[in-house]
Amino acid sequence: MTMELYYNPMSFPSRAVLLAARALDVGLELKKLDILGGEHMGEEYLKLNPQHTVPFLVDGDLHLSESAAIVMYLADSYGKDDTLYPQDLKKRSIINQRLFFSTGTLFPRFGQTYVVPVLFKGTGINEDGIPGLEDAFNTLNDYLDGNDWVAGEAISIADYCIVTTVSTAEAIGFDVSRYENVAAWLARCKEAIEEYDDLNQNGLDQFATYFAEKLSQLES
Ligand SMILES: N[C@@H](CCC(=O)N[C@@H](CS)C(=O)NCC(=O)O)C(=O)O
Repeated sequence: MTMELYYNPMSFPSRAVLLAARALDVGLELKKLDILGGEHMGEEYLKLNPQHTVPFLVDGDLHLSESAAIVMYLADSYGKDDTLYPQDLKKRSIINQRLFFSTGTLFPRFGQTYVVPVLFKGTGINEDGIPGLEDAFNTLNDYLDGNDWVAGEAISIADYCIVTTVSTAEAIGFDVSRYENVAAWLARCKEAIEEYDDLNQNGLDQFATYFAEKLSQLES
């Protein structure tokens, strides 16, 4: 039975799952949810996913929200081998830490500084959030010091999750070039990740256009 993924291309955690699923060669039936039109708050979707977020995976009787949990599950259940999410506990724990850093620190700091205030509160960029976001980028820069990938020498599911937030931040004008290792890694990801343009760039371009429109409305 084909798995279903509820997603929206503008959503960076959704794009993380798309990139990881491609790398794992996992087939997903994509169900696009109109978040801006409020489809995620409809009765039908709330019954399925009380968290009302995308991405959301349905694999038979398994219903899973949270992008990191989804990519961990896909890698463990459907990966042809364990290269993207090793069974070795030390390697795996570093990947888990990077995933928790992504969902617990990087994503919320970016969201609370740019996405929520500009797109949902209509209050403009939250300048008070910028130091925290810069701190998260400095941390990521340190992780990448001497490493090609966020969890070490090999690409892992953590790279697919983190790259969608970092590339979206870059696309809306956050200056990623200040973080030398992050900038080099981002270029590496664009080269190495399969179908990067289709699965990440297109959605983030849509997001960036929408963000710029909202910002200019707020500033006019
Ligand atoms: N930590 C969650 C975040 C998911 C999330 O916030 N998705 C946004 C789109 S980027 C969403 O669905 N927002 C609608 C809502 O929260 O009601 C993940 O990694 O999946």
